[in-house]
Amino acid sequence: MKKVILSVAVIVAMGLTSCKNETKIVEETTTTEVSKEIAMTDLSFGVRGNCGMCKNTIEKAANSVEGVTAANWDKDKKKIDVSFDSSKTDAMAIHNAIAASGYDTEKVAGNEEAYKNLPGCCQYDHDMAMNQSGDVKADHHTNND
Ligand SMILES: [Cu+2]
Repeated sequence: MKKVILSVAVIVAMGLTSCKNETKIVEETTTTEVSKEIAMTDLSFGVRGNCGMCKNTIEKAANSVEGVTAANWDKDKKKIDVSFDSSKTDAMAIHNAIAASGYDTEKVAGNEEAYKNLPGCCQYDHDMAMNQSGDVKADHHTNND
């Protein structure tokens, strides 16, 4: 009799544990990737300027255009790299914004009033070449004679 009770108890215990295991729910956290359907465009064009302050002004102007996600003006190359959402803005809007801040771009001459209000060091030469290579003469790819 005792044996029976014992085995029943064991069976019940086993049943409980197995039941516990079965009901253990594995919580799966599914990360839903939001695939953005935006048309990102990368663009580079020449912009005249002198120094780090010019860089701030030029990049701020470009970034002020809605849809622009990145702007990086290269002081040595006199060139800006911009990334923008072409469903929100276009290249000309960026040219215009930069020109309004007083800086010449390839397509739009800088606003004269804004230019006059730039700090002295930033009043760049209007004849400055844009889209310079930025290389200091020595080309690493040419073989020595
Ligand atoms: Cu400057």
